[in-house]
This record gives sequence, C-alpha cells and structure tokens, in this order.
Amino acid sequence: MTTTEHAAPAADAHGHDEHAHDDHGHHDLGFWQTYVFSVDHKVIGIQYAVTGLLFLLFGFLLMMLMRWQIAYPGEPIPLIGEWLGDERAPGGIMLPEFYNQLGAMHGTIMVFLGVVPLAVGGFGNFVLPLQIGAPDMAFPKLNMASYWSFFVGGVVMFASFFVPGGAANSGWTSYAPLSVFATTGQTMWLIGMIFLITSSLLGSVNFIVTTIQLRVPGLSFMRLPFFVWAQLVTAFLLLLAFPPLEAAGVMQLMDRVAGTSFFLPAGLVYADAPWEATGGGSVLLWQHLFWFLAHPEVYVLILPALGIVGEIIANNTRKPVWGYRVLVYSVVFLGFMSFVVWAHHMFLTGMGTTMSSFFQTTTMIISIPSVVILSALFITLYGGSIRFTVPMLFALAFLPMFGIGGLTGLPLGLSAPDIHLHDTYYVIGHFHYVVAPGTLMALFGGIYYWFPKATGRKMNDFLGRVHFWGSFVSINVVFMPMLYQGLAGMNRRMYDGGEQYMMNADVLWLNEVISIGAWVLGLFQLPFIYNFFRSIKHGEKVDDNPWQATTIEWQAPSPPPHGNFSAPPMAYRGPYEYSVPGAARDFLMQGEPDTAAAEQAKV
Ligand code: HEM
Ligand SMILES: [Cu+2]
Repeated sequence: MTTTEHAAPAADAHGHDEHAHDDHGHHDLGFWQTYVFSVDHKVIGIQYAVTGLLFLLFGFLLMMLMRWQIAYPGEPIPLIGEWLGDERAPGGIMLPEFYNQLGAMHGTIMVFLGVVPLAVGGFGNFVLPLQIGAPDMAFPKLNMASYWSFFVGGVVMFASFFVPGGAANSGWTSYAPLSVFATTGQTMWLIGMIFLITSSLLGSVNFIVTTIQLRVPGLSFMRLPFFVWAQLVTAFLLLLAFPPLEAAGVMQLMDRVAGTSFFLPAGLVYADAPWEATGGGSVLLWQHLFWFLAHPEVYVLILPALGIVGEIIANNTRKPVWGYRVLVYSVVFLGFMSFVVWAHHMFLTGMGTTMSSFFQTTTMIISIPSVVILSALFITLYGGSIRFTVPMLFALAFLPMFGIGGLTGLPLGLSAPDIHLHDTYYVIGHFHYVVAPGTLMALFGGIYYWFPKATGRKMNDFLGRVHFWGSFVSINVVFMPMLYQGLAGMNRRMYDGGEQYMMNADVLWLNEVISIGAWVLGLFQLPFIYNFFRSIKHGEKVDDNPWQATTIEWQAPSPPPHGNFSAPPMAYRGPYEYSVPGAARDFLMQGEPDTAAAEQAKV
C-alpha cells in the first residue's frame, strides 16, 4: 500500500469497522492469525520484544551460573546444582566443558537472541511505522517470516543444550579450528545462526523499504525522528554485514559435516593424529568473515539504543535535540565506517603492521562520530527543564555508562596496548559497559517510554524507580572491577575464575564482589518483571500522549488499532518542537496543522 492510497480513505475512517472497503482483510481473524501468525507490525513487534526479553532472562541465568563457578570454583552450585546432571555438573560441581558452553551461549544468546530482537525486531517493528505515520510495514508477510525464522533459530539454539556433548562451547565467536572439532552442539549453533541471519536479512529489507516509501506526506528525511534514522542505518548494517557471515557459517558447517577444509590449514594435528581433511584452508579467514559481521553488529546493538535515548531526552528536557543534523550525519558516517574497522579484533593474529596500522587508524576515526553523538545528547540536557521520569532516569544513566564503554575501547583499538589487554577481563568490562549498562539501560528506558502506546497503560512509577536504582548501582559493581582485574592481567574465559595464576592473586577477591553484584542485579529485575506483566491489565490508564511528546506515534490511539491511525496523519514540521515561542503548550506535535501564533523552533 502506498502513502497516497492510505491517505485517501480519511473521510470514512470512523466508519472503518462497518465497511468491507479495506485491503487488510483483518476482520474476524481467529486467535491464531491475530496473536500468533499475525502480519501486523505491532503484534510482531511485541512478539519480538517478549521473546527477546525471555532470551535476555535466559542468557542472564546462564551468566549467574558462571558467576558462581568464578567466585567459588569447585564448590557445588546451590539449589539447582543437582538438577544439572552428571554430564554438566556431577555432584553439583560445574565441569569446565559446561562452563565453556555457558560462556559461548551467554554471548550468543545475549547478542543474537536478546538485544537484537528487542532493539530492532521489537522497538523497530513497533515504533518505526508509527513514527513515520505508516499503517504497517511495507511487506507484512515478510515481517512475519522474519519473526518465525528468528523463532526457529532460537529453538535450535535452546535445543542444543540437550544434545550429546551439550551446547556450542567455542565462544560466541566460533573460531576455527576449535569449532570444527567441537561437539554436536556446534553444528546446532551454526544451523541456528543461519536461521537468525536469515531473519535479520528479511527484517532489514523491510525496514529500509518502509522508511523510504511509507513516510507520510511532509515527513522529509530531515524531519525523521532520530530513532528512525538510527533504525535505518542499523538496517543497512544488517543487510550488508550479515551475508558474508551466512556464507561463512555454511562453509564452517561443511567443514564439520562434509569433510571440506575452508578453515582448516594443511598439516593440522588433532589429539596427536593428523586431521583427516586438512587441505590448505585458513583459520584467519573465519576470523575475518566473522568480524566483518561482528563489528557492525556492535553498532546494531548500539544505534537503536542511541535512537531511543535521543527520543527520551528530547521529550524529557522539553527541548529539541541539540544538533539534529549533526546527529544524523554522524550516524550515517558511523554506519559507513563500521565496515572498515573489523580487524581491530585481530591485532594479535600476526596479520602484520601494515594491516594493524590501517585498522587502528580507522578505529580512531570511528570514535569521532560516536563522541559527537554522545556530546550532542549531553548538550541537549543543558538549559532544559528536565523531568526525571523513569524513562529519563534510564536515558540519563545510559549517557555516562555508554561513555565509559566507548572510552575504554580506545586503548583496545591501538595495537600496542592491545597486546597487553587482549583477551583479559578488561575487554569483558569494556564491551559490557557498551552493551549492558549502556544498551540494556536504553532498552529498559524505551520499554517504560512506549509501554503506554502499546497498552494504553503506564507502568508503575515507584517499581520503575526501584528497578532503576537497584540496577544502576549493582551493574557498576559488576563491570567496574572487571576493568581493574583485566588491567592486572587476568584472562577471560577461565572456568576457575583465574585462581591458578599468580598474577591474579591481588585481584581475585573481586570475583566474589562481582558475582554478588550480578546476583543482586538479577534480584532487581524482579520488580521490572512484576511491573511489566501487572501493568498490562492493571496499570494506570493514560491518554494517547501521556508524555506530551511531539512525534507522530503519539497521535495514534493507544493501543493503535489495525492500520494504526484513525485519520491518516501528515507531517508539518520537524520532530522535536518543544518549548516553541508563542505556542499555547510547550510542545507542537509533528502532525498538528500549522497555527499562525506559533513560530517554529529551529531544529
Ligand atoms: C547484564 C549483565 C551481564 C553480565 C553480569 C555478564 C557477564 C558476563 C560474563 C561473566 C562473561 C564471561 C567472561 C568469561 O568467562 O570470559 C560474559 C561474556 C560475554 N557476554 Fe555478558 N554479561 C551480561 C550481559 C551481556 C549482554 C547484554 C551482552 C550482549 C548484548 C553480553 C555479551 C557477552 C559476550 C559476547 C560475551 C563473550 C562470550 C565469549 O567469551 O565467547 N553480555 N558476560
Ligand atoms: Cu570491533
């Protein structure tokens, strides 16, 4: 459906239900087509978000188990240790093999089954079409296929825990040759990844076409909310970075099951015997193909979060975001640059100084737009009349913590200090600051912010504050000491928490601190889970625009009906017209027709 087509039936919008005029065919769909195999972007968005949240919880539980082993190596896991079975934890004591599975699957699940589905599949699907005034995504059936492909990928990954030898255990990076020799779980991992990648590719095409084609009249590119820009660039990253990994995944699968040797060098010896199929493959090729995806993937985790934070900050400072154009150009430049930095993950592979110099230079360059974006968001706060709502608390916490994540990355991007820091807990601390205290905080903020749009009700404010403060304090107790442990030289991926190495002696006591921090962090998610489910039915009822926001999604009813808007909207101005001189209220909605009295704010 094109914009003009959906602009046409304005007159009969109210008689919508009685008429069989529409082409959605959405009346009297049974339960299955309404809630399960739905093609409505809002239902799919919510499916993505809820599934993503469940996987985040699952990945979090795996991590809590690991943290037991790291803090108290060799001691039986309390409560659930007995249930894990002899092949994982005989007598409740975790086996190293199981620790490796937990590590690899925690990383994989958090990235591919948790954050991306929530940030892109959830927020992207639910919010983006509404923000551009569209009745749905451009290709609703493709959208459904994307969700179900993701779902199958998730089921395969989950099932892999129960095959002989357990789940994948070669890290979330699946480095060859380790991954080629690994147990059956690794095959499941590769098959699961192929489904997940397919899902993202289907989704990204849809987001790109939707954003370009389905904007309402008047919504030029420079009037798009920052969130839409962030999602658009994210979609391009997914579209361009994933295909090489999909190909590489199939190749690694062939190495495992069909006797090829794409990633196995000649003369490889495994368990004291020559490996039968070794013919001139390259282990580094896998690393290149993996990181060609996985570095842009980092921005797939970050950009939607930045988009969310931009919306929340504009709304709660009652100011236009500072430097809208600069933000847009920076995001586009960031997206472009994210394709030429990948080998900063490979300084220690001996790829040579020319390559290292190139990649450390590009890495320093890409930090510039990141700093620009963060600074613009900080500057937006200046002089604003800030409302400390729950979404705003999360957005405010995001800024410095994402900043710590970014700044601690600089030494890793320079090849000399990376020799010392590579594969230490410093790296774990660094990237978690980006994706956990950073991105996760933004995603929580987004849930509190758009929950009223999805349900017509607000989440409880007090529980939201408990959730925020508890999480904010404990998440720093978790990740700050990791940076310190890493600087002392403590390695990552150690199933005994590193206690067998003398150099860790001084920082080993922090393992227990971190683990307790992680469990407390888990505890503080309980008010969120309770609040989320309770508020769906019992939250305070609110009107269509409870935050007095400007962007078009707040013009739709809450929850929006199928087709979204009772009358097709138009865009008359930029996205953040807050505190406009001469206006009756302190905000002008993007879709409100012009009033002579108000002078437009500069964006
Ligand atoms: C919020 C609480 C979280 C905690 C406490 C946590 C903790 C940990 C721990 C202890 C490790 C293993 C370190 C090791 O043994 O080397 C780890 C690894 C990892 N985590 Fe997290 N994590 C959290 C959230 C996340 C999120 C949100 C993401 C991604 C979006 C993520 C992605 C990863 C990745 C990719 C790895 C590396 C796995 C590997 O070594 O192959 N984590 N995390
Ligand atoms: Cu990178």
